[in-house]
Parts: sequence; C-alpha cells; structure tokens
Amino acid sequence: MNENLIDRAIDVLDANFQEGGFTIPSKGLYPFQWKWDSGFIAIGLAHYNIEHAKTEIKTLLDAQWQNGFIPHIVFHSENDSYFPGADFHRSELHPYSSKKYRSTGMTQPPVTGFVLQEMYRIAEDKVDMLNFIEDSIDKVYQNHAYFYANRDPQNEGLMFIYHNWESGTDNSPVWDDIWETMNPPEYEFERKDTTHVDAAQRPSKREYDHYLYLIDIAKEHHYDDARIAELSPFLVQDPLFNAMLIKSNQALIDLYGLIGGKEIEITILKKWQKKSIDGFNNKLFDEELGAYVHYDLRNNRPIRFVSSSSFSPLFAGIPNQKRAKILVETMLDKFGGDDKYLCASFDPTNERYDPRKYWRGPVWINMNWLLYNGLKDYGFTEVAERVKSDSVALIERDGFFEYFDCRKDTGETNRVGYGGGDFSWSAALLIDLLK
Ligand code: 9WN
Repeated sequence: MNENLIDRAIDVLDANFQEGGFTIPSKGLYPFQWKWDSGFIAIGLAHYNIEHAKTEIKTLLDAQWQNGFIPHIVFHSENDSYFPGADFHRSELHPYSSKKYRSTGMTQPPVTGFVLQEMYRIAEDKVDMLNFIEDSIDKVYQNHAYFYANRDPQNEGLMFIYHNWESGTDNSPVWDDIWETMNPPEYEFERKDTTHVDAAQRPSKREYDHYLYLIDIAKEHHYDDARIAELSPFLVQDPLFNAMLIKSNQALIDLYGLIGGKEIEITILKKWQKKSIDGFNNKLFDEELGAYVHYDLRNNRPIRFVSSSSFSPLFAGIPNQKRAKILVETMLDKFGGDDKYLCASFDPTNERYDPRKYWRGPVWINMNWLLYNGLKDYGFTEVAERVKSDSVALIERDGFFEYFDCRKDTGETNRVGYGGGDFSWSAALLIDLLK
C-alpha cells in the first residue's frame, strides 16, 4: 500500500516539475514558484531525484535580491491564471530587487536553511551534497542577515511579517481582529483562485481587499522595510515564521560546522539564535492558553488564539521539556478528540473554527510534517505516530489535496479533499513520512 502511495506521490511531483527548474504547488491554482513550498518539495524530491531537489533550491536562490531578501513568489513566466500577479506586485519598485525575475515584494517562512540539512540527511552521496550546500549556504545566511537587519525594529530577536501571505497561513482567524482595525477600499478585480477551487473553501472578497491594500501600502513606499514597520496596519510576530527561522539558524550552524572554516558566521548565528529563542519564550508563550501565540506589534497586543502554528516551536527545539508537555496537552485537549484527525489548523473549540475553509480549520500536511518531527524530537512518540498515521489516512481518504477536513465523520458521502488537487508539498512530505 505504502509503495503504491509513494509512486502516486512521485507522479504528482514529476507532473508539477517545470522546465525552468522548479515545481509549481498545484496546476492551475498556483502556477509559479513559492518560497516555502519549494523547500518542502525539495525534501520529497531528494528521496528519489536528488538533482531535481538541488535544482529546485538553486532556482529559488537565483531569485534572491541584492539585500538578501528571498521573495514569496517568483514569477518565472507570464501566466494570468493567478491573481495578483507580477503586474500587481511590481517588485521592480525596490532598488535591490532581482533584475532577472519579477517577484512579489513579500516573503514566506524561512525554511530553506533546515531544508538544506534535510537534503543532507536524505542524500546518499554526502560529499556531493555537501558541495552543493557549500555553494548555496551563504545565500541562505544572507537571507537570515536580511531578517535580523530589517525585520526586527525593536531588537527582540523576533521578526515581523507585514502581510498575512508572509505567514503562509493566509486567512487564519488569527488575523480577523487586525482586519477590524482597517478599512480598505473595495477593489475591483477578477478573482482567479475561485475559478479553480470552490469559493466556500477560499478567503472572501472582503478579505482579499485587505490583502491587496497591504500590498498597495508597501508599494507606495517601494517595499522599504523601515517605512513598512512604521506604517503597515498589519505588523505581526508570528510563532510559525520565527520558529522556522530559529530551526534554520540551527541548521546553518550545524552545516557551517561540517563545511569548516566558517567561525565568523557561526558566532553571529549563535548570537542571533540566543536572542531569538529568549525573545520567543519570553514574549510569545501564553500561560493561560498553554500555547505560543502571535503578537500584534502594530496594536501592541498578543493575539490570543491557538492554531497549529502555536505548536510549531516544537520543531525548532524552542520550549523546554515542561513547556513542550503543556503544548502537547493543549493540542490533545483542543484538537485531539477521537472524532478528529490531527492537527486542525485552528482551534476546533473556538467559534471562529471552520473545518472546510482553508487556514480556518482544515489539516495541512506541511504543518503535520513539522509537528510529527517536533513531537518525535521531544520524545512524544505516540502522539508523533498519530500525527503521521493521520496524515497518511487523510491522503488515502481524499488524495493529494491541499488541505483536509479533520472530522472523521462529516456526514457527507463522496468525500474529496479541499483546495488544489495534486498538491506538491502534500506529495513531497508524504514521501518523507513514509521513507
Ligand atoms: C498566497 C502556494 C501557497 C502556499 C500558502 C497557501 C497559498 C497563496 C494563495 O498557496 O497561498 O501565497 O494564493 O492563496 O496559503 O501557504 O505557500 O501553495
């Protein structure tokens, strides 16, 4: 059974691999290269086509800006099946943007560092992989340097994101109260996503108005981070985003150690790492909720909701064992009923939870992959195994979809998964889970 599932996953990835040397997340819906998708995809590719895995990362890093920034979408081709495209984002407004590729002017969770380490773990030819890493790692380091120099105005070791798309968890209920503080114009535009996916599973038109308005503000200031930090109505310290950075910092420390002769970079990374882990634990843990939460820097308040992002610090070794245990209890208590697959993207006991709608409840395989590995590292073997077998069960039930209903019984027949079909990271990470 597993072999068959792996073969199907490989077919999905191969069909989504493009001549330009990158993998689209899903045909029709997402026709370009996305930053954190590329990382997860490279992990899956590394298991059966190491050259494609290397190419995936090389292509992404080729789109890096002169200031170290790596954009969230790289528009490799003209394709009008996606909105908003290159003409809306206008990355050329930033003086340091890539001259080779048009892109967005926002980023996504910094997974590339730990992805290089995963590729090293998976590769059979370690010497060859270390050569590849040696060629790529400074670019990832520069990306981290960009974050510490531009995204941490209060010097807390915690980076801000200025757009919900930077979080990767686009329409999470976590952002709802921020939308309440804004009043964007009613944009006129043609939605493309809802021509590919049932509108009931996607963000609303009004939510898109907010998303576009945030980009317009950033564009008005030519994507200048300092101006964005002063002016953007959306300015958030996200536990998922920062956990990915911390995990990747550690990966860079380890990999530079293997390469040798990189003491200066290692010293700087260790300094960043200490500041970030301390800042994270001091600021983002909510004792009452028993979970890490987001912090709204613009309105100076914690955003007190539990989502799958709340547990992602397990993947980066951020909580001590005692806090890790509290996190697991919270997860099982709120998300882990026998009637549900782990792990819903948003607290099923909260009134904002919606089991069908995108990041407002459904299970995502990339989040489960992070949680599985984090739980395993902390010795929560049984829960880790449950997250893994639930992920496999959902893919077996619905196929390689983008997201999944966590309810074991939805009362519906002819079930299919939600969002885009033949979704690349669901396939890639399934391969890694089963290998
Ligand atoms: C905007 C590509 C991306 C993922 C995100 C997911 C979704 C895009 C969209 O698809 O976001 O970036 O148009 O909805 O939320 O995590 O990287 O798969």
